Amino acid sequence: MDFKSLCVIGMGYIGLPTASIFASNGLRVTGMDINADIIDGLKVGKLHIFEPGLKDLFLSALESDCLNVSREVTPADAFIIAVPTPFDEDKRADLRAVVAASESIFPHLQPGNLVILESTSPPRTTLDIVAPILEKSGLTSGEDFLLAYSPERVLPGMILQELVDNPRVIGGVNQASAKAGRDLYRKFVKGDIILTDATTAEMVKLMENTSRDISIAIANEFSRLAQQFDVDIWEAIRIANLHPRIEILRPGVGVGGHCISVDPWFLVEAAPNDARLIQMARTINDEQPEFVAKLIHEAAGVLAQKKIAFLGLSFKPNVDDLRESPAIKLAQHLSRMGAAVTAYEPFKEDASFEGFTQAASLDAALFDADLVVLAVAHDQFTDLQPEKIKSKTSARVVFDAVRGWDKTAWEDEGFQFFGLARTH
Ligand code: SAJ
Repeated sequence: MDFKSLCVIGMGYIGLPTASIFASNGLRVTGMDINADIIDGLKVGKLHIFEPGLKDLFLSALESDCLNVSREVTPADAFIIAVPTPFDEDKRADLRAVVAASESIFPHLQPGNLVILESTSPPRTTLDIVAPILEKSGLTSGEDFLLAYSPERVLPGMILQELVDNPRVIGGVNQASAKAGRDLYRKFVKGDIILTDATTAEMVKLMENTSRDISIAIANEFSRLAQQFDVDIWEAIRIANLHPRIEILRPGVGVGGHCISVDPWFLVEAAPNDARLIQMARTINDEQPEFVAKLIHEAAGVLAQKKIAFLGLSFKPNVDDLRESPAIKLAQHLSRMGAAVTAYEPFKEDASFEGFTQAASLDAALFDADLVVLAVAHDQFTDLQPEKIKSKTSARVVFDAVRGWDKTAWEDEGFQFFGLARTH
């Protein structure tokens, strides 16, 4: 099938790059979002998110007139739903945005259209939730219009490259739908395109992120054991990973982001009795900020009244995304333990949080600190030289939670150096 026009619903971390890349590959694209601030900003070339290369791609698509942004869904040959699927307080999938997006499409649906759900969703969402809403149009999915699930699988920080190069999974409600999805994504995808059914594709996506969550949980658990036995976890992992069939991931302050810390709960919700390992891994990763806070407390002595320069708040290095960030939870734990935390997040200098303050610059955070905590290994933090920092802060104790710094270099400058399961 040949698709000439596309409407992408949701202008977030996935929808915005997806709309931009389709537009730069010849489709007429409408990028739709219900948030007026986002759309007003985009119209004047102001992006609300940071992703390497995205601004240039978006601006050239906008200037070429292939892309426009709107608060309304517009009729198109194909529709992509790329809205958030968060969880609620009980860790149950909140599908309200998927429902609302489907409701906004059905009045525009025409015979022959293709609808793709990209949002990470519990198994059977495409069949049991999206299809019935779209069929309110009077059209039947798989017959009158085509419907598929195609999970986004791109890594924040590398989205534009991975959108093109990663294998793309397309699960149709029938084969014709999957094939139509392949025709659409072939406009820019260079990786393999694998066709399957909708529920398998939903499950694949959840399995990928759950599997990574479990791998990080074992790394975090190993860090706690290593701490007990006075073993340097980083050295132990390096050696273990020399084994040809072992690849232990990195321990840290926990698991955040809108994906890995959320998606495994969709499986737990769907089948609690059969998802025990998944639930345990989630718990271990969720407890990691508190574990690291206790280590900092042990290293620094009493935290009450101590001024902490806290470096990094995003959920992982070199991104601006603060959703579910374990670094924020760590900062809040430290502040509950009595410390006066001043955080600096170079990718999001204007955010504000309960329990601690955010400095406008690195120098302001460091200035009169007693202790420096490295919570996120942004390049601009790991590049910092201890001799330079020494002149900017009164602190002479550092805690490196993410193995971003060289212990000896800091000790040579007279700092007391601590870290997560770190002996050298
Ligand atoms: N983390 C560790 N140790 C590690 C790796 C990661 O503690 O060794 C932490 C990170 O700091 C972060 C969290 O885990 O807090 C998740 O980071 P990530 O880089 O593993 O993954 P995300 O959330 O940025 O992107 C994931 C990817 N999924 C997989 O790699 C299986 C990506 O491909 C998905 O598209 C994305 O989730 C998504 O949108 O679902």
